[in-house]
Amino acid sequence: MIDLRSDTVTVPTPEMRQAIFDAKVGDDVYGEDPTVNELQEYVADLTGKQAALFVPSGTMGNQICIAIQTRPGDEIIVESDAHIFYYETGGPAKLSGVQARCIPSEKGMMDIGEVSDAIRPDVYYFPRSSLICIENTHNRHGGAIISLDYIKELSLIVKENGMAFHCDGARLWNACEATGISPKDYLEPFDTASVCLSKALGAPVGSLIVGTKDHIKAALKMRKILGGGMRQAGILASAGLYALMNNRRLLAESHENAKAFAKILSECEFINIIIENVETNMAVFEHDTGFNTAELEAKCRKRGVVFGALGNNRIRAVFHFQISRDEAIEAAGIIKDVACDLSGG
Ligand code: TLP
Repeated sequence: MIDLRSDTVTVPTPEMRQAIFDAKVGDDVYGEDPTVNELQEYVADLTGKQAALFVPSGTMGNQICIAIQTRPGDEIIVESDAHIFYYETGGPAKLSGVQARCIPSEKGMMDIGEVSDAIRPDVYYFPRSSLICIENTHNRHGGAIISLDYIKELSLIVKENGMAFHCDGARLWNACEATGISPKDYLEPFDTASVCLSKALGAPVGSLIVGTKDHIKAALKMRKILGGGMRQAGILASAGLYALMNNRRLLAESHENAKAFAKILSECEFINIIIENVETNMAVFEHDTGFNTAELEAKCRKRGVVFGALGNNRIRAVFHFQISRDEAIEAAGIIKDVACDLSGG
């Protein structure tokens, strides 16, 4: 099966399993796991932040960062399709008691004027606008890269209004690979960020929160509240360290494979895809077969390809280092054939 549902479906390689096997461990609730400590120091250094905290998932990373930078009753500003708003099960409302002000965008970059207008004046009957979130790369916008110039411009508004700035950097590594911008430069304007080890880098579990020492102190408490304190977590952290040190360089090829896949699909008259929008490891396209996506999906699955549905005939295909160029080409051919057959083309 060629599985294009996500870059989270990778399995640890023998080398990564060896790193897990060799990991030195201790009880991380006492702060005594040497491998967790090494990972946290490595990521703090890589991202240019004072400190980092290992958490089980990207969702927990984002939700902790929201919780520690807001108060119940606040409003946070997020892009309408942001993972934080779209896929985190209402976490901001449930865990932090904040409401989300969503601003739509073309490619994950909200209009700066609209963001500025959305920030509430300091009047007693308004909620306090306390946090702005950015997602880089942007998942539902097909792995779109958020430009550093845009981030810097937005950060001025964040600062002017005394707000906090968070980056959901689950796939920051892809943005760095595609632009040549370092994680440090990309994250400099942000107060906090969460970065993932289990998307495209091939680790089985884990994300890190980065920020100041004070942020991480508060995050540690919140992680405990959420039940995210782990014990001999060096078993997991070792996979993360291995992934960061060895697998970031494999991202470029997955970006090329996504483009090759998109090019083939663009030859099908029943599929709409804008090749230039394939900026990293995802290809988002729409089909015009007259059938619903579930039918297209079922037929493709029978022929050995699976992908994810985004709604409204939109489909997401995601690439990673365990999908070869040949498989990317084969998958595009199958989807193209199935779309043509369904449409009688
Ligand atoms: N994204 C998953 C699904 O939840 C949609 C995927 O397959 O892409 N931020 C971003 C931008 C993400 O894409 C994801 C996961 C997360 C956060 C959450 O990470 P986890 O799954 O570790 O909680």
